[in-house]
Amino acid sequence: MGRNRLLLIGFALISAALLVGIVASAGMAFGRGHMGGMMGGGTNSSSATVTTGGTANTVDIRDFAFSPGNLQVPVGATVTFTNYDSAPHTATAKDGSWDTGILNQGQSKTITFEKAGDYTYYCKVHPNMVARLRVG
Ligand SMILES: [Cu+2]
Repeated sequence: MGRNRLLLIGFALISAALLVGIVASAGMAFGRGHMGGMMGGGTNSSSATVTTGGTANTVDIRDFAFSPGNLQVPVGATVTFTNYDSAPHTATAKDGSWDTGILNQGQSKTITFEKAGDYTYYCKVHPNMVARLRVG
């Protein structure tokens, strides 16, 4: 009886140690994936199929990507950029002609495009996030 009890305690201790090991390695794997998204994340969607927009357009920023990533709108159109990620993002023209500034989660910025142009834009926080906007 005493010997069985000792075996049972030993087994319980080994099980607990194994469980801690599994949880710790799972936590590390999750941490690495999360940091990967934070540091090097971002999708270049500037070569996506063209989306033809109207006078009022929306671009969603989600999962470190702009959507639609390749948008064409008429002169005078508005584009509202909204960030749905918990990470902050910007939509910033590569030529510096326009910039939403930092958008935190749930924030939007509407920009009116009065002149024809072909813009590559990106996120200042995550420069691998790249998209294209053609006006005209
Ligand atoms: Cu970003």
